[in-house]
Amino acid sequence: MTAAAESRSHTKVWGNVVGGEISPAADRRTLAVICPSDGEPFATIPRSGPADVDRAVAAARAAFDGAWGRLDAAERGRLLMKLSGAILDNFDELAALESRDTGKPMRQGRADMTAAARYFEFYAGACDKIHGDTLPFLAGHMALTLREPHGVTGHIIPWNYPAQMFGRSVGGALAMGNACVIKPAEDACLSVLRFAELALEVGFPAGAINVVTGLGEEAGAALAGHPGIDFLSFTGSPEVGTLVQQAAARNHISATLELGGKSPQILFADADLDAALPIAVNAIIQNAGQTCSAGSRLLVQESIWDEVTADLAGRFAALVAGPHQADLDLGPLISARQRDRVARFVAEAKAAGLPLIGEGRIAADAPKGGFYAAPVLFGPVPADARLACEEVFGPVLAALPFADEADAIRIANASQYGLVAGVWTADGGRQMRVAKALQVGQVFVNCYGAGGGIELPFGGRKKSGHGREKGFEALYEFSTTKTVVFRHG
Ligand code: TXE
Repeated sequence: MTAAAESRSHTKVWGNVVGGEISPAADRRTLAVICPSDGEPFATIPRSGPADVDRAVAAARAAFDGAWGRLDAAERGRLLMKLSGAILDNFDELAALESRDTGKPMRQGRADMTAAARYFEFYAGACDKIHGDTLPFLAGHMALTLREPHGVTGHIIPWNYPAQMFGRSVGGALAMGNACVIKPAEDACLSVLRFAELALEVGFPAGAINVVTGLGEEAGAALAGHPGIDFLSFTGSPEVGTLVQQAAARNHISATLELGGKSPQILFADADLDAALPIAVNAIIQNAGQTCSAGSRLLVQESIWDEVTADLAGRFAALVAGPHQADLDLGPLISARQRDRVARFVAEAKAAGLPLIGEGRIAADAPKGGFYAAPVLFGPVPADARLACEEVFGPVLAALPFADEADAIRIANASQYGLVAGVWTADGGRQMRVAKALQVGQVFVNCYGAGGGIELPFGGRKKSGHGREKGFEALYEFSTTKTVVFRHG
């Protein structure tokens, strides 16, 4: 797409998608959409409030009780497949939109659209393949379980991967027949609005997918606490996750929480470093480190510490951050707030005297108004240093040495988070021992984040949250079991 065409298709006044219509906020307030690459506003979205959320929940309930709820599973699957196709049909436009809205390099915008289409493909096929059981029970009776949708599900999603998060959170919910109300992040949400528009175009009944944009403490809080919501899916910060969980408890409903991590990459001395090191670097620079599963702790066995850090120093020095259109190693951070947060972590680490192993740079011609951060690698970082414990959500890697397998497991697990881990070793027995010992939701052995993992259950332990999305397990989260017993004599 040419720059002029891109500008025309993205620069617009976007509306909520509620009950099959595109509409402004009830009070017509708006928020500016800022491109992180240059800090310039290029579109507006509704600044929705409780009245808009009320309307969206009512529309979802009407769809659930009406046209959407009446579809059989195979028909739902066909619609999900059509949405997947529509994402692919509009691939270039959507990928460019996602890159502009989030600042991520164009190739990442494309990868995210491929993943979004794949989510709907996967869940399209799953719709009519999930079922209840018949159960051995008392003589003269027959017992069975029905797997039913919750009803109206609320989805609060973040700005780091809007398109993927939509597929991840909403795909499974729709497959089970729920009607959805989505509150995407105010920092980046245009692909989500576009997906909801496309869903209407391919024939989803009005109200099956509703999107209300706005601020977290306004639209987000209204959705989390709404008594018409039957289940919540939240991805974001632990602080807001706590609020969402409290709101869910007040309404006696369940919520899945995905709250980020401090995921370790564990490099044993027998690891294939040629394979491991490029992936370890990518795990912290992908999406400029703004990834819940970012490999933000690098645990290196002492005997290879010098070799690994010397190699990584060179790799970091070669990294360049720049605007999304330039498709460099990494783009800007999402906002001035996020850039300042990351800068504070780096300044504190430097002030504390943590050794700097390697540092990349910001492209000289990057627009001055953009929210850039140069990638950095510190080490050795003490296990109790802030940089080793807290999620930075930026391109900042903390390297920690370990002595042996037991030490590696101890350091990896000594974290308040427990989302993902990477283990790099040629020893088969160790692969299995370490994979079993790690207190996380996903372990990758001699790979990391392979292939997007749409088929693989994903979620955390500890402060990383609870519940599982992705894969077939999401279908259990987004449904509830009803037991039916017949006495036939
Ligand atoms: O997240 P928020 P922020 C982590 C990451 C990042 C930090 C802060 O460490 O640096 O959180 O990011 C909505 N009631 N993650 O402040 O605020 C909000 O509008 C209901 C990790 O952007 O949690 C958005 O839609 N909703 C993470 C969503 O919550 C509220 C991804 C997430 O925003 C709300 C993002 C409220 N009171 C940040 N306040 C991951 N796990 O991938 C905000 N929201």
